[in-house]
Amino acid sequence: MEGFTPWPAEAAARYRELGYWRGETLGAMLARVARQFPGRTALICGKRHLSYHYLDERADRLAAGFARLGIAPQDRVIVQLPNIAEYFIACFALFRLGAIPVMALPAHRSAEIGFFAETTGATAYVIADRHGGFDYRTLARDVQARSPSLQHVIVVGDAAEFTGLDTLYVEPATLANVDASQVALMQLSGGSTGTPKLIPRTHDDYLYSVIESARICGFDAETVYLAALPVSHNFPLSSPGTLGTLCVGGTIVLARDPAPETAFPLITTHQVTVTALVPALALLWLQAAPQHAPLASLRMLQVGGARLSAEAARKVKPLLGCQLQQVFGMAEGLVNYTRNGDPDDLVIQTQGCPISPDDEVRVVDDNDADVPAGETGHLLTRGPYTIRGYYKAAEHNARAFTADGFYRTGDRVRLTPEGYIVVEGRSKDQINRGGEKIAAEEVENHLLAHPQVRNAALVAMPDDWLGEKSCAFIELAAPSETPALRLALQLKTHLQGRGLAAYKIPDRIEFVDALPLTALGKVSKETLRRQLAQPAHSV
Ligand code: J2J
Repeated sequence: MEGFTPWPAEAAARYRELGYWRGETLGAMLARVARQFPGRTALICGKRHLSYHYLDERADRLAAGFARLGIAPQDRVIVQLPNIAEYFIACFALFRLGAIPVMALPAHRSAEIGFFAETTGATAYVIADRHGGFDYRTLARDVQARSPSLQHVIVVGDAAEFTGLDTLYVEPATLANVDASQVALMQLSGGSTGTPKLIPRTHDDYLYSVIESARICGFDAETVYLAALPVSHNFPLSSPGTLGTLCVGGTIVLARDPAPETAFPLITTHQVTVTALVPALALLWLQAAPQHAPLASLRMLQVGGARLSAEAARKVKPLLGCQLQQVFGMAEGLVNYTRNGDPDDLVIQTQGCPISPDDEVRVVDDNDADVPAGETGHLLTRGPYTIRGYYKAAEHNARAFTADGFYRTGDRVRLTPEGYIVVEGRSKDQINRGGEKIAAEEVENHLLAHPQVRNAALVAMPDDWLGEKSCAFIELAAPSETPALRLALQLKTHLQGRGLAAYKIPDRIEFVDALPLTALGKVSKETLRRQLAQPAHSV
């Protein structure tokens, strides 16, 4: 596929030889498990219980319907659905067809979806009619008007003028074989650049990470996994997440939202054994636990996506009654887990070790030279499920990867004597807002588009709950009579108007006469972060 960077032939041959890449597609995986466990429950979505046989058959019927509509192998299809059964039916239908779902988040709006459509040339867009008080059909109209490639909008629920997903279940058809070495899906990068980056993952590499994750985490047919985070995110999708549950014949319980009031009753009712959260939500659950009946069935809580404090990590077992597993992963590939049976110290103090014996991990200084053992440096990685390039981003790839194919994660880490990774910080220009990643430059570019803004810098500010929030420092083009509070509101409205996802709107806006500069004349974000730490600025 144009815009996809394959692994070098030698590495690919090795990963096949070692049995990592099995030549099985995600669609074939589901068919195999459905033959083995036809009657077991694959998915619980509200009152609906879907067996493996039913899910498999629905995926086949929808694949035929998608094909009849004109969606072809290799077509990109933006999928933006909440945690509902149709998410899986649609994705597996696309996998079987060899079409490529682009895993949008429910929070994305026209800026992000428009960009995905434009970059991928997507021919279709799958949405729910409404979710969380938002009408996705309005968004679809907006995006479709600007994206000539987008021929079909497919809606779960009331389709209005679009195509109802329900109308697309037809007799299963014979479809062309899908090659497992091809791109299966596109994940989204948290990114640090002006535009989001798309991450092409092949069937071979993704399924390897999913199957190994399921094995490492002890998933089996008795596993009941609560999908509390948005399922399109790489963590709940693949680490081992929902796909890891499906590959062993377990049961997925879909939560519409991750709040304790929603999730706790689901855990009790469906005897959930494992779930995954970002630290901000884990804190919320820890706070709610004492007021709630014990979650007796829950054996393991996975926490990842952002740094979990040791203090919070220590509370998981006493307050939630289950084992903690730390997960440090990235949609680009590399995923690390603390292991079952690891001493408490490792589970509380570290972010685990890689999935694969062939995950190559290097910790380097600013010149790409390895730092002495145990010291902190930049994490570089390459391996059987870490991409060699973002989609259609040649220029950026030259910076984001080393010449020999290591991905520059942008994370600053150190390795313990056991080879476990401790995340100490990051060098990428990104804000990690409770696990939701914000590329500073992307928001700054939108701010710069406002006529009154001369310069803008977005930096992280510490937050007790989310870990980090975002603060925008603004240098105005000319002195303004408008009170700062009103100007700040105008800028937020401006960003909303540009169709930016709500989590990217700055939590705080500060106006400055001039942004501080480094010796090289770049904005010194270091200085801005220090200013935020001073009491005078902590209003
Ligand atoms: C500190 N920072 C972390 C952790 C991710 C599993 C789990 C998470 C993701 C994910 C994922 C962290 N402690 N435990 O895809 O499969 C930060 C790092 C990392 C970035 C990746 C998975 N776990 N991070 O969070 O692509 O900065 O993936 O590089 O969204 O999140 O973000 P993302």
